[in-house]
Amino acid sequence: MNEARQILESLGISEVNPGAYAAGWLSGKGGELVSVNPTTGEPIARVQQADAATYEQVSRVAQEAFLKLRMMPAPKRGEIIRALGDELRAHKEQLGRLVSLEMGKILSEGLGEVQEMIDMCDFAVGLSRQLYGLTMASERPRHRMFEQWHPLGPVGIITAFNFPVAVWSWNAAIAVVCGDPVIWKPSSKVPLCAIAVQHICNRVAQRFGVEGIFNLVIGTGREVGQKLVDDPHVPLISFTGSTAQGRKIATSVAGRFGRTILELGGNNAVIVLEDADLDLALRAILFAAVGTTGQRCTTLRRLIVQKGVYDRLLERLIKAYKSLRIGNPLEPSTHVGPLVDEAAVADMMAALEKIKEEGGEIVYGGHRLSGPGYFVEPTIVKAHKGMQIACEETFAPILYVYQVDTLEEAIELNNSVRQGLSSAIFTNNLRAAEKFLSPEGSDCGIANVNIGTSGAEIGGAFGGEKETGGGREAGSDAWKAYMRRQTCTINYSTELPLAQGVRFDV
Ligand code: UN1
Repeated sequence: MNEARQILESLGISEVNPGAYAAGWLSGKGGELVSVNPTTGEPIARVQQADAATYEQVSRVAQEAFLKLRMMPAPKRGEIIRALGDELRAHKEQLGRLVSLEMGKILSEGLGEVQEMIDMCDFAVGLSRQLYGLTMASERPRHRMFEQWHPLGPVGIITAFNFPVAVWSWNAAIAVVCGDPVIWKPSSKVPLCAIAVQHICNRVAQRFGVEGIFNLVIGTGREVGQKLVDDPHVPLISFTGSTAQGRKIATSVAGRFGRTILELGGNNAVIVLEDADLDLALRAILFAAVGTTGQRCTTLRRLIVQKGVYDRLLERLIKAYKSLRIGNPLEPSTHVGPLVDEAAVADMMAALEKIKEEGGEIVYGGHRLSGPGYFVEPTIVKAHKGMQIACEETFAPILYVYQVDTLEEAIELNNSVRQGLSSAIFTNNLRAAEKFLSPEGSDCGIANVNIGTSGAEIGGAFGGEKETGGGREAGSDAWKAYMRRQTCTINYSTELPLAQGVRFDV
């Protein structure tokens, strides 16, 4: 029996056939999907996909569930998410292994991803008692003015392969405490992770008598993805994926006046100044650049180094890359697992060709590893500012290193790309750090000091500017996107004064 099947059975899942879940497995005629283990290139499961008709059924179930969920007091909705968090805690090990097996990230990161879901549930439970609205001073006597937040409706969650479960939880945990059922369309590269999570959700929903608040549709973008994006009963689509795809989705959803939360491409930079703690910087750079085999949207892609430490840092970095262990992600000693599939390897190889054409110098790596699976060498490139390929997000472990003279030049380079997700500076100079964080500093949604670009905590709002899409998810007040704001004015006088002093006497 293969390991995927063993894990699924330990979670009480005996079959993975139906492609959609909405208060009971639905069959679908959307064709078969093969899940492949990126470490071996071998299939590990076959999943029946949903089709357009199945999607319609799921949408109806979600709409009905909304009528019930919206009237459940928010702290009671929090209890559902508390129970979900407890289940995830109990199954952390199996789920973490499944993420690692199907997606290819190392086990420690697979477990970390499940921890991120658990943290998200804890956060959402607290939030369920804190969906605060403001009270405003009315300009009219004996009038009370305030705002309240109401549930919005079913939320469509379209997730990427690189975080097969955590990004769903950022959305789902918040949506449910806000009173919104969810319809999840996971990446077709990682259907088993979604099925495993959905089964856990089913058990929880059943226990609380709220079947239909967690829904799953596995299928191609053209078939079920487009249906979800165009569904007038889904007022919010939260999409994580490429900028090209996000642009299309944003346009479609805007056409029907729906809302979107977009988490699109990043092209994140770290600045290292001459006064930085180089030991600290080196460790942070290494994890941010090669962690998850360069397949995080927060992955460090551009390293901007002040000239006095450039040679020293580059030399140490190459030495560190040489000591990386590349291999089976489930082996505890492995640092770097495979890329997700053959297409990802091809994209990296195409980028390497472009790099050479554009005059970049590959100083470490640059090859695919022979043998089964989708393994590549993490690669370091001496880059120059004219390189177009470095302005694109290649979802692979390629690190472009630039040399600069000043902090100002470094900030300009940091901000010179079309994406604006994450950024960081390494310095012990208070003025430099504060300038980087100021309005004339980094233009990204995330800006760190003496910490790498990836591995954000869930307590903050996550997201980025420019072509990253502008969405915010997870912590802080990101919940407001999942609710509708209502401004209310109550007149408890016997007069009817008009605002702005307008007179209308008859
Ligand atoms: C993503 O790559 O889509 O900050 C999300 C991080 C993780 C989330 C990444 N907490 O790297």
